[in-house]
Amino acid sequence: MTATLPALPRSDADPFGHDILEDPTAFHAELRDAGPVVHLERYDLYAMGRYQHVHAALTDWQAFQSGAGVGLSNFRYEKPWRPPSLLLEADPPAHDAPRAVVSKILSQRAIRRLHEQWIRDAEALVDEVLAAGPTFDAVPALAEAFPLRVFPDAVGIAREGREHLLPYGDHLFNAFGPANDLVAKGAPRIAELSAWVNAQCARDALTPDGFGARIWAAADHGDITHDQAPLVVRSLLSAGVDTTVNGLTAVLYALATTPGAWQRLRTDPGLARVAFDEAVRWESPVQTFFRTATTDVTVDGAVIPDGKKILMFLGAANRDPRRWAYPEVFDLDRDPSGHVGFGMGLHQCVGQHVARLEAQALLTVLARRARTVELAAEPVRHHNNTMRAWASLPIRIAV
Ligand code: 8QM
Repeated sequence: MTATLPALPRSDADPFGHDILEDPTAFHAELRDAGPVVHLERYDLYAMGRYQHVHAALTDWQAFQSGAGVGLSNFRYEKPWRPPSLLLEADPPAHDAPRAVVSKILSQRAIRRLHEQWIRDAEALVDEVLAAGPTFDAVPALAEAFPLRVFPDAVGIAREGREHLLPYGDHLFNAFGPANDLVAKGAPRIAELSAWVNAQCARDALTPDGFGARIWAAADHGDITHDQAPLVVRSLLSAGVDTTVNGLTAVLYALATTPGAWQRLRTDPGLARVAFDEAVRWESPVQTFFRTATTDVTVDGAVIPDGKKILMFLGAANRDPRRWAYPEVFDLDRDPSGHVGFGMGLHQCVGQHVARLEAQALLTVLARRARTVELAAEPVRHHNNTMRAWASLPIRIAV
């Protein structure tokens, strides 16, 4: 006898539509409250919004694969728009060698040498911004300018052209979603931008001392093949800019709008790191990622059929009241560890120590220079199929 399975809760919402991208809060609550897995009819997708189930799916790489793509497009049936990432869009065992190489190059220990230089870079940038006046848009002036300076320097690419990394990243993160207006907007330039990014991954385009050169040295050492090296460098250039731009914007927005938060950071600059992780929990710059079911997978009594896409709402899980007290509050007294803003399991963000070091450098310097930080006008959202972002964050600083 076949037991009758309970019908899955369904939703006809479009999580990639402009209304939900503008403010996903209400949709996230509906998703979590509807059940552990919700069928999104519009895309024939299986969505998870509760912390417990998102966490479990992220750590179960055997049932929920990445190799068929971590966007809506299923690589079993559709050709990817660019050669798949050897890290993000791969499963063990193929995933493991590139991951081990990057993990070592970006380890907390290996990047410590960058700390002093990044503090100096932050001082130069903050002085330059403040010299122009107390009011400015923190998105271009700080959140974009700082990562665009320090990260490509650390990878070892040229100064010229590095602003291309922003529209490249914007399209990459849109392309994980459906082929909507946001993808159409980025399409006309993507061939040119990809060609530029790919050219930066060549050995002779890279300085001899950066992360890029270390990836090539790992190929010489036999840890990965020489064919793999440029694609691994491409992962750094793909994942390392927009993510930190939006992470920095998130923490600046949080500190500018949470009463008392700036004063706490001023008094105890050691809070910079927890402030950043709490902002990554609270805002979840990477909102969503997909997996693909490798077989008929049963979750809480419901079956996700083989080959179907599962959409994990990191942003909803990071504000699940089943896991977090007062989840909507940005709270410097909270322990945000365990958030899934950097993912979880064997794909968990390999660049997270780099991101934290960037945030620590910028926030430490700002905390020294700025007595107060407040909004100078209403911020404006930037819509992206994957990222929670701001187009503009006008702030006023008193020195
Ligand atoms: C997202 O190309 C890549 O390897 C890659 C691209 C984007 C990401 C990660 C890896 C999660 C930040």
